[in-house]
Amino acid sequence: MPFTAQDPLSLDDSLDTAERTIRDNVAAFCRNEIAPHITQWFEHGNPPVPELATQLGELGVFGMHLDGYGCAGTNAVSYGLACMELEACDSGIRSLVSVQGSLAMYAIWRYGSHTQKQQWLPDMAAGRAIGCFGLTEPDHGSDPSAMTTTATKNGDDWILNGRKTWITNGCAAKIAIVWAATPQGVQGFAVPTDTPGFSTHPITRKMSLRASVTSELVLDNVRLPADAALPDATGLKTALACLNEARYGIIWGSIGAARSSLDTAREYASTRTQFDRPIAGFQLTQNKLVDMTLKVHNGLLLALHLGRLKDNQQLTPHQVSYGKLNNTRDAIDVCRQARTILGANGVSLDYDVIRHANNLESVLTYEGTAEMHTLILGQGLTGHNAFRG
Ligand code: TGC
Ligand code: FAD
Repeated sequence: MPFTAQDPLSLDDSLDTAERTIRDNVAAFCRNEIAPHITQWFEHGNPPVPELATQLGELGVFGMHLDGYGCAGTNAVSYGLACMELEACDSGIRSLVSVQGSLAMYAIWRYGSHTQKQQWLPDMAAGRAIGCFGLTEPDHGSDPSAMTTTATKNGDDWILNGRKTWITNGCAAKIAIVWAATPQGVQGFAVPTDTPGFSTHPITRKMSLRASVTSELVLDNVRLPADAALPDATGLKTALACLNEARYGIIWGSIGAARSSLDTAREYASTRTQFDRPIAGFQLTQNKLVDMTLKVHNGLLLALHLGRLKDNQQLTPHQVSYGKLNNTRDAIDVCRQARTILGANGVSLDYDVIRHANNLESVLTYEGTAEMHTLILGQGLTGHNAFRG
């Protein structure tokens, strides 16, 4: 096999035909439907989320790794490949899909009643209903165990009060998965967003993930029937288990953003001439390109390995942290290095690298910050919990 810049480790050979087909279909969708508009959506901070959701639903990527209720039921590797192609276009598009499928749909699919699944999952898989996932609060991000959003019983009903912030898809959502503290512990609820007392506010002035809707959720005496509680979403552990699903998608997605930036930088280096030669001919540029290539393809190898473990039901939360920490950290390094190869053009939205680099600032932080995943792995390695004093 020839050595190629696109696939130096010949990883393509490790994919089966179905996996390659899904990857190529998602890549083609991104090329045709997203790429022509993404820079504008990012620049103006106005992605057309409902229309995008319909298209992504038709593509079949919402909850694609779940079975039944209108979901595609693919394997985990295929889902990862889809995340990679979506994020090669923009992290905001992958976020829309992650939050819909891995957080909101997964919570209902894993912890909901049959009635809740029938009510929500087919519409969510088709993109007719958008979901969000409210865990983070203004004063409680890395430590959700301290959440102050409450759910109290009033007769058979539940009354929810509190605020959630930095919630992806919030203003566009028809259904919000909200985590609240009850006297018995944390509980997950499926909250229709037209319930009186529930409101959303857009978070503007973001310099990252601008092609994604991010919102505050306000719950002001939101009265819900007893069956709004997800029956098996009891305890913080169940919320954290949802995070494993979305973190898994990020392991792949971040490599997509890095790969796209690497491709841009390699192409730019081969055509940009300084001192009478292409800058790709300078040793310092080659050093950067090689370093970036190692990070992208080692990251892809890691994602594929973790994906195969997931498909064998063997993937552990510590391994998810390993992948999320390694690949987001390496991906942001790759995008920053790519930016330097483009010189001044690297800071312009005429190229994708600054958009990817800025997006990855969010990806490094959400779904557990790099520090949190370091501490999770530190605890796994040493047995000592360094989170709490
Ligand atoms: P701790 O005592 O460690 O754990 C409580 C219970 O949960 C279990 N557990 C897990 N179970 C499954 N998966 C995981 N990843 C788990 N992590 C912990 C644990 O075994 C225990 O079980 P049990 O049986 O003993 O009760 O809990 P802690 O309160 O000390 O917290 C641990 C810590 C810090 C790791 C956790 O709070 C954490 O992960 N914090 C980070 C918060 C976070 O990631 N938030 C993300 C919000 S959602 C989001 O960002 C979406 S962005 C998406 C997008 O746009 O793409
Ligand atoms: P903090 O927890 O206040 O942390 C601040 C800094 O302190 C970080 O560097 C952190 O690593 C560090 N730190 C905290 N504790 C420790 C410790 N024990 N030891 C060492 N360092 C520590 N949340 C949702 O629930 N749903 C969503 O859909 C969602 N979407 C998001 C979209 C975007 C664009 C962004 C940026 C965030 C989103 N989030 C979402 C929120 C995200 O999960 C939180 O921002 C993240 O968990 C960190 O919480 P925080 O911002 O409150 O930071």
